[in-house]
Amino acid sequence: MHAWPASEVPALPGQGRDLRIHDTATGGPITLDPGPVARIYVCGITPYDATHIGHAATYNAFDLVQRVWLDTKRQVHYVQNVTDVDDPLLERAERDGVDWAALAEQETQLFREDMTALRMLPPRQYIGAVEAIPGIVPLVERLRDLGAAYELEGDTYFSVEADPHFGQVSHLDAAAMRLLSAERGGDPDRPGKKNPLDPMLWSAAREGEPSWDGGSLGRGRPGWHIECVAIALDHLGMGFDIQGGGSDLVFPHHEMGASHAQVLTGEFPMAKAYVHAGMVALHGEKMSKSKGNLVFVSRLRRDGVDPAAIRLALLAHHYRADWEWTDQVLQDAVTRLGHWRAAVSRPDGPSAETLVDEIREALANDLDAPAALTAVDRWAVAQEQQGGTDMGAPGIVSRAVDALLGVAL
Ligand code: 5CA
Ligand code: ZN
Repeated sequence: MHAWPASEVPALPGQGRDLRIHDTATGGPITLDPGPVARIYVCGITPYDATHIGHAATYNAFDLVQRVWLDTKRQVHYVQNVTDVDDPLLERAERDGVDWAALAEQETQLFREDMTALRMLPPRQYIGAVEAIPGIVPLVERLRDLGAAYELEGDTYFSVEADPHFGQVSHLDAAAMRLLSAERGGDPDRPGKKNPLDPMLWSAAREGEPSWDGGSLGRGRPGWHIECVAIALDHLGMGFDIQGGGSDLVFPHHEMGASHAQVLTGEFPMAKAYVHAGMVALHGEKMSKSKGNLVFVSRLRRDGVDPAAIRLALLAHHYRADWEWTDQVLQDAVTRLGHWRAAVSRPDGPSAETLVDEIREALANDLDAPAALTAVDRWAVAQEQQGGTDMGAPGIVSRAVDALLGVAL
């Protein structure tokens, strides 16, 4: 699949900082030292509805990761998937009487447009589950040959007991895992499984559903976790720097994915850090396609909201916090954007040297975007109240806000 066009990232004076970030698996902050090419995999959308503010908030967090790394003069190898065949997509297509593949293509295209408008830097590889199938089948066969997968009525399951490190991403107990598994696409109550938590690797073809050649597995379609693992291992290999997504992916998705990869390769861990963004709510409940309590990025854009204001509304919340979208959140962002634009539109202003350092410091400290915004606010207030004589300052502020926060002033 093709991704979307990259907005330009202006170069900044001075030195970028190494990223310290909260790792779900160890439960604490770690300083990543990625080498010249940082490697990150971020779980992409299941394209059966438009991009909502919750998705945008999660992709905003990982866009900041990419920008912090670029600022340290590293290259970034960023891979993202599209879950373009899965139960919820097929169910929505069926409900609406549309072709599942056309629905996936249409919503993926809208996602690209939303990401472009929000100045999210694109992944280097943007890979659909369907196009990954030829790489998925041999991995499932290998798991079976290793004794880590078994067949149940034509379907193939992963045996969680095959991974001695199983549980080390989420650290949940078996009861909590079972509940979340039932809620998030698993089938813990299916009779005949070795362990109720075992996830599907390959699902046998069913009447009325799309299916592909699965070699010795028979016709069918891939499970969800092996999709991301196949794509990540193919493009990034083991031991990549960050596995990212929203906190609703900690279990089972990232736990199972790590186990698949660790059993396949015999190496541990799959990723150096497992990074999770908080959930955005609307009217007190997590924004979710299945519940339908959604604010779409494309709808806001159509209503004439400046994408830079949407981005500032996202940045006003720490990525790990759960937060609530309200009209006031957007209104505050519109006001802030107006102040910042007025402040950089003057030919001179207060020195911006410490400001660039402050933004860098804030982001390197577990992506503290709200602290970065406060630092820019301080400069804008100083500009408004005292002004300054530094001829380069407004230009530096615009470039820093663009390069590090993805906001075009
Ligand atoms: N295709 C899978 C990942 S492989 C998937 O979870 N797709 S999704 O469309 O449901 O979600 C895409 C991303 O947005 C995931 O990282 C998910 O954790 C995140 N996300 C979903 N809802 C919210 C929300 N309300 N707030 C914040 N992030 C969210
Ligand atoms: Zn994923």
